[in-house]
Amino acid sequence: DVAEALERMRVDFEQFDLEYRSALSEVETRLEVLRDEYLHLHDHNPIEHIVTRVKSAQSILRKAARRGLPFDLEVLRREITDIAGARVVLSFTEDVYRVFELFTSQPDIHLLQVKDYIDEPKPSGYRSLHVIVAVPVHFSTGTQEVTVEVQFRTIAMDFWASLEHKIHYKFDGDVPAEIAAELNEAATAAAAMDARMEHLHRQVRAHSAPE
Ligand code: 0O2
Repeated sequence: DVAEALERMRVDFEQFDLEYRSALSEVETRLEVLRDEYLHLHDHNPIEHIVTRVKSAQSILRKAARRGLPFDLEVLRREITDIAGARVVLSFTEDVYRVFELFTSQPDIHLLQVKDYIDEPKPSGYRSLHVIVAVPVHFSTGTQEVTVEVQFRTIAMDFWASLEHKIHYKFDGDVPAEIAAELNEAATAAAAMDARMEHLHRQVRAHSAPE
């Protein structure tokens, strides 16, 4: 069971934590470099903020148990792709795709999966661009490819997702139909807001462009 495995695998999970934290530092640094360079070249900061987290050993094991996976380190590494998670919040939808392209086209980043919930929102109304990558991390023992999930979203998408997450939690996943419907409408309004802000941003750029 989970409690017994937690005790038995404590040292393994310390190693896990080190690997995944290092991979997240790597990802964060690369995104910060892109942000700084973009600001320097185009006078626009596309990234509002980045948050990262490593899933706790308990959450990893619970997720594995839910999926019927054996508590084996190699299986967990392979099957649980969101042990390391980075959330990148950007100003505009066009920035989401631009930063995604720049980041995933780096030659040593291996793109494993893309789920575009902006193009095709989830039934809840959730929108974000989800990407799973393998990032090389150089340890004294050699180079390791570590899997990281990166979620790219705008401020409006992030605002919606954080509120929806709280509501979901409050109702223990069983959100009343009228609240779910209103949340869905709010997601549509957030998408309209994104389109409008991007339009405004383009107009401002056109004004300030040199003759
Ligand atoms: P937390 O607390 O954010 O870590 P799986 O990852 O296997 O559960 P799937 O479908 O493979 O499921 O992954 P998906 O849907 O691509 O990504 C799951 C993550 O996206 C979630 O992580 C959330 O962070 C986010 N997400 C997906 N759908 C919704 C939604 O409807 N509302 C909100 N607020 N967030 C969503 P976790 O592990 O569920 O939670």
